[in-house]
Amino acid sequence: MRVTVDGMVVSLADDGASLLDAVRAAGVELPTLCHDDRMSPAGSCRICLVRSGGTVVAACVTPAVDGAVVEVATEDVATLRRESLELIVSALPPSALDGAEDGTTELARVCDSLGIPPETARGRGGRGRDDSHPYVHLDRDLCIACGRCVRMCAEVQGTFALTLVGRGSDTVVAPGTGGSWAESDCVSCGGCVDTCPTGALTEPGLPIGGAKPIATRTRTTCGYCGVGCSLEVLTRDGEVAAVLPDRDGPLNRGHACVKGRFAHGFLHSPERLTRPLLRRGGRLEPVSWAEALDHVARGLRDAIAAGGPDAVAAISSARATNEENYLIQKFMRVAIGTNNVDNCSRLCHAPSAAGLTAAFGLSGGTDSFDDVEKADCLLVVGANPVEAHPVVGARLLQRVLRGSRLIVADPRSVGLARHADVHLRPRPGTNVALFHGLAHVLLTEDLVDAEFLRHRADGLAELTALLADYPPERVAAVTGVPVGELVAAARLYGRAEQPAIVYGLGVTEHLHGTDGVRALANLAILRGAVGTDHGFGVNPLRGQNNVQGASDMGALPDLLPGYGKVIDPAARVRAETVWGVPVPDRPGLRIPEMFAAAREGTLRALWVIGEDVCATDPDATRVAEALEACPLVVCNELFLSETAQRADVVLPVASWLEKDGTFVNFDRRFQRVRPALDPPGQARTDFAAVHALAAVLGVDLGCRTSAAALAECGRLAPIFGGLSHERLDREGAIPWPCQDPGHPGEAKLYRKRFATPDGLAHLSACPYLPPGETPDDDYPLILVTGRRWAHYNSGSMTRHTGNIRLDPVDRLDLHPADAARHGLHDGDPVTVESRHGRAALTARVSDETAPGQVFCAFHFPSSGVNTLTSDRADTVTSCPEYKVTAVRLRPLA
Ligand SMILES: Nc1nc2c(c(=O)[nH]1)N[C@H]1C(S)=C(S)[C@@H](COP(=O)(O)OP(=O)(O)OC[C@H]3O[C@@H](n4cnc5c(=O)[nH]c(N)nc54)[C@H](O)[C@@H]3O)O[C@H]1N2
Ligand SMILES: Nc1nc2c(c(=O)[nH]1)N[C@H]1C(S)=C(S)[C@@H](COP(=O)(O)OP(=O)(O)OC[C@H]3O[C@@H](n4cnc5c(=O)[nH]c(N)nc54)[C@H](O)[C@@H]3O)O[C@H]1N2
Ligand code: SF4
Ligand code: FES
Ligand SMILES: [Mo]
Repeated sequence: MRVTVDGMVVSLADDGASLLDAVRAAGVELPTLCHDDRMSPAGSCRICLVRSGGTVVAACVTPAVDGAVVEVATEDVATLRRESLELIVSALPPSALDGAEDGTTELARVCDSLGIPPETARGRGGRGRDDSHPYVHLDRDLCIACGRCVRMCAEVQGTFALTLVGRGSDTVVAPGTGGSWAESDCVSCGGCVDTCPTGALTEPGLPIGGAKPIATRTRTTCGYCGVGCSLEVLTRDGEVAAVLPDRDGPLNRGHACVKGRFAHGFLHSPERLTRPLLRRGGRLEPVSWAEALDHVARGLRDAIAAGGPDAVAAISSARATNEENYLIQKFMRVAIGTNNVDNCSRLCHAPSAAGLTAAFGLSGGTDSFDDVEKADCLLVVGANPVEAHPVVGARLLQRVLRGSRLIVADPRSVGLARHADVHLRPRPGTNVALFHGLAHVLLTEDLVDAEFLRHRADGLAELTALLADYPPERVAAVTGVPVGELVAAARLYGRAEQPAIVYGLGVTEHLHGTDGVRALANLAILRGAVGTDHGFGVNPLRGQNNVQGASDMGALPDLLPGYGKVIDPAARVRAETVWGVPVPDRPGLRIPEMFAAAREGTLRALWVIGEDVCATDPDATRVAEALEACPLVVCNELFLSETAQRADVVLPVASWLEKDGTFVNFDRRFQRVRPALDPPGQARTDFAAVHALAAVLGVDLGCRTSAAALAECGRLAPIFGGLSHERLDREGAIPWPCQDPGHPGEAKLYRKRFATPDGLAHLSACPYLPPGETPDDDYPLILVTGRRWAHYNSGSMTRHTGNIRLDPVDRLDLHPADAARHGLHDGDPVTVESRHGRAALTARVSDETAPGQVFCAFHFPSSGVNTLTSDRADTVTSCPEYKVTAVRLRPLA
């Protein structure tokens, strides 16, 4: 299509381009105010008026047609634009056009470009402010009712929390629920603040007008969840003034969530650790680094003298960088001589690593999220991305609002479930039966890809035989999912042209989590929807910012960097060649085995780096016993966590905003992490702490810088061979596998063959087996544990930020019927008891959970949620059964 703009001819694609697009393509200047490219146009401000076909129209809402002739610069339309703007500005109070360097608003800039002088603003104001919310403040007098915030909240974030109220020039944004902003449905993504052109919506760190200039802007990657949002950190006087989402961020595209964007107050919390601590006479006392490290070195030597290298173990941190994880596992293998190193992948997606490797060959998700998002049918299983991966949740919802079908499989009615075509609500712990039921329907209704199954997959005969036992009626009896819904879901997934599977901990954190992953993978294989152009595979929403990377770097007892097995002589030789020492050939202890060994007395030194095992590992009472029994417990921490409180030595360390390196996000992308601040007091990075301890032990680990650590890792792990800090600085995010520096990385895997030994995808014929705990007369309810949007895991960071005002207590969700039976009301204190422990929570009556099921998070260690959970764990990987615990309730007397 060709359009003429002020005499210039431009060609445009025929895909719904507007006249504004044409004007921009011609490079002609045209101001806008109510427009934001990320959202549908509103056409309400009339600043973008142009003449086309003889009439004056708003360019942003007028479709471009072939042959259109557009006048922009003509004097009379320019005057109309000025008058529209004058009308808007004249209603605003004089302060509206103030502006300091960083506070300059889009409105001030547009006024400047159209020559509207500040005096034009002469409204009376007096409509008041809403400062009830910790992060989003509203000055009603500055609102021009352009509706950008409302559209941002609906179309980009998907929360629909805002609306416009009032009439004419009194129209103003307000929470849709009425009441104050703090009481609204707002989830504090900050999108409304970003898009507001006038400064009516602001955040505390970035006041409009008179603010001190920002000193530094640092581009980095969020250190909370595995989405891996790209962020720009603005600092002033050694403090974070604001964190803004990066418009060019490959995952977030200018969006973020309450954690990455606002939860940085922990940095300067008075409770932040700034000095090493050493236990003396039962109390932790501040000491120098030298003294702390000497004590640790002595303890390690004693442990090795008494029990050999395998008497020492380390839990590495999925919160730390790749380079730190690489160095930690190298320390254990080279300086100590043991494979006893593990990371919190054990607690969440170890079953994904095992299941996906068995099915397809590699341990990561099969596809790039960008492609997943093109799907015409999304199957979201046991994941609550709206709360746990909010930017992914928002992008999935955008896809659904644009027409993709959605199947949600989750016992709870949360987040995306409200927008689902079919919401399957299996009883917790019955996934394998559910997935087999879906597979049964795919087979019997011939919704499978026979060609793919013949040439690229293996195991169909065994699976077909097994599935005979899983007709929908039997599956309905096991899972509680009605036959009609099961069949409807199978048909949606089976008939879609581009189906995608996205899943979370509701699949993995079970007694048979690995079977769950494999049974789920069966569906994609049956459909030929993995490694082909007919779908977007099977994609785990990995949890921690760098849990994928911690495992990639070999912080695992059985695997070396890049997933070479410690039992494979060839893989050991590759590492030994680079490290210059022999690598032990026996797999080390997994996290639960470490605790068991400590209780038995065979583990004599444990280094816990960035995991609050006493709060977040299951059956926490027994974990505390293990630490108690272990002669030396060292803990690298930001705060005096439950674990740090029980340690013999606590080393104060830097957080993600204070260090350099890389993280790998949930879809296998390496991204750079850069320090925006110095660590407080004597805190050091985990990287520096590991080097310092190695030095005291007389071992030189090499790789002095984090760039050198990644380079060294690439030399022994071929799948990372093409990665370097320098390249990431130049190119941004790069997915693994990436074998050489000229290769862009493989965002989508298995196009030609699967990475299994025979090159085929492997179907799994694992039977359904019941969960480890089932309700009985003593413990009649099933407790499911998981996440809430405002807090992060142990809560050590988010509880030390303004987020505590958004979510101040640990609540137990229970169905109104169960609440009535127990005489409980919303807000009542309630004691939850299991066979293993007891927790104190606050009741939240809600129909999000089914009758007989209750739900809580674990963000407040003081409530004791993980004393409830059992030590039952996935039979293949030891991932805890966090999702199923039999409990009973007692109202607090
Ligand atoms: N706000 C916030 N975000 C986070 C975190 C946080 O603590 N807070 N933690 C991060 C981490 S470490 C992780 S691993 C991710 C986790 O992210 P998710 O996996 O999305 O988190 P969960 O809430 O633990 O569990 C997901 C869902 O599984 C469902 N479920 C439970 N049992 C079953 C079952 O038997 N079958 C099915 N189909 N579903 C079931 C639960 O109802 C729950 O809604 O989130 C990350 N992001
Ligand atoms: N009941 C129940 N329990 C669960 C789960 C569940 O669903 N239900 N989910 C499990 C899952 S999936 C996970 S991943 C775990 C998470 O459990 P944890 O890993 O224990 O949780 P986090 O709070 O993320 O981080 C642990 C600690 O690391 C510190 N930290 C942060 N950054 C750094 C750093 O750069 N270096 C160092 N050294 N320390 C740092 C924090 O202060 C915090 O105390 O919880 C598990 N526990
Ligand atoms: S979605 Fe995840 S990565 Fe993005 S800002 Fe939130 S916590 Fe950070
Ligand atoms: S930008 Fe087009 S009408 Fe507001
Ligand atoms: Mo996790």
